[in-house]
Amino acid sequence: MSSLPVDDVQGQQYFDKIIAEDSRIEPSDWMPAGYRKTLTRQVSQHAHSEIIGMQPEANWITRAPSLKRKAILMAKVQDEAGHGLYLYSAAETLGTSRDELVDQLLVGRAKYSSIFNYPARTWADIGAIGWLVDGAAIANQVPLCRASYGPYARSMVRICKEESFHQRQGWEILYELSHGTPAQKQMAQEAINRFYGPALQMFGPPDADSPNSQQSMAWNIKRFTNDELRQRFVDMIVPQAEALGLHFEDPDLKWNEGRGHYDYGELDWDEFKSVIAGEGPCNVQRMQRRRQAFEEGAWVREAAAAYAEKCERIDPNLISA
Ligand code: FAQ
Repeated sequence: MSSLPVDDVQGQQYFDKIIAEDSRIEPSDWMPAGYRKTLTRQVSQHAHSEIIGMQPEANWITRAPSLKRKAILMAKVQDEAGHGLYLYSAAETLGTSRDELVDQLLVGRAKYSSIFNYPARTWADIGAIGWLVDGAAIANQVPLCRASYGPYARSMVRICKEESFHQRQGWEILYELSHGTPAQKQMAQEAINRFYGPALQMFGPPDADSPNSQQSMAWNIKRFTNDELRQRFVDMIVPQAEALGLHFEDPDLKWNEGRGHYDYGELDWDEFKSVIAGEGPCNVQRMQRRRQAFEEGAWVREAAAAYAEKCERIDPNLISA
């Protein structure tokens, strides 16, 4: 016999039915505590990644090689800020305030994607970030458009559309460089040498070391395992690299006729663990910059709160107008 209160029993039955039908759970629906917790973790970490992920590219806005490139890069970085906001809003519908989620990041209790702890050393790295990092983000996030939690799935639809533009602009930067002077082509090649492994690690640890995957798939949050998505991404980028006239420096990367996929070499999982543990090349710098930006933004939060309070006093309808 179940030990759950009657409401919880009914809630669980409704939840199980929605998941079995592959429909959507909405914020006001009953949901198991573990489902709420895992989504809050994943969606907020995703939000933090978008916000921290602005830094490597923002560092290049003043050094973009032309006005056009600068305008495009500014738009991209602003898009990432927008993604962070959609995702914080989606996470808040699960019951944790944005203040609390941001605090978890600032005190170092929440993770963000490993990839953003690597520096963008050259302009070609901006191309590699767009092509490989946004490309990996799309491969990971398109299936999340079908995630069982409504607000998360809906935010993913728009985010993926914008990521497609980001990926395309990165590819185009690399295309120009790889069809430019020998030095430019070499710069493009070196950029993808640096980003290949870390981009593949964005999909998370190998399936055997992924404690969350199985349950997240049973709940229709994740639709594919980390390794399945990583494989899909490798199969996608190899011909794209060929079209660029570039290659990946992975001696084990070759087409496997039997599997119908590219084989690829073992990734450096020790490095991945140390980056997640805070010991990557830029972890300290990224967090310092985020804390500084948060402190410098205090006046904006105060002004917004004062305005909201004023509207509430004058006319409560004004704030939603
Ligand atoms: N970095 O059991 P799993 C972007 C953690 S957005 C750091 O496999 P799960 C756009 C994981 O949290 C990029 N930590 O976990 C952009 C867990 O730790 P926890 C962000 C990682 O959740 C472009 C532990 O390892 N995208 O790039 C990483 O089932 C350019 C065990 O792992 C998303 O967040 C990692 N790479 O699967 C922005 C997508 N991988 O929390 C700016 C949504 C794993 O138990 C510029 N998230 N960990 O302490 C997901 O799809 C999943 O959360 C995964 C991980 C696939 C990332």
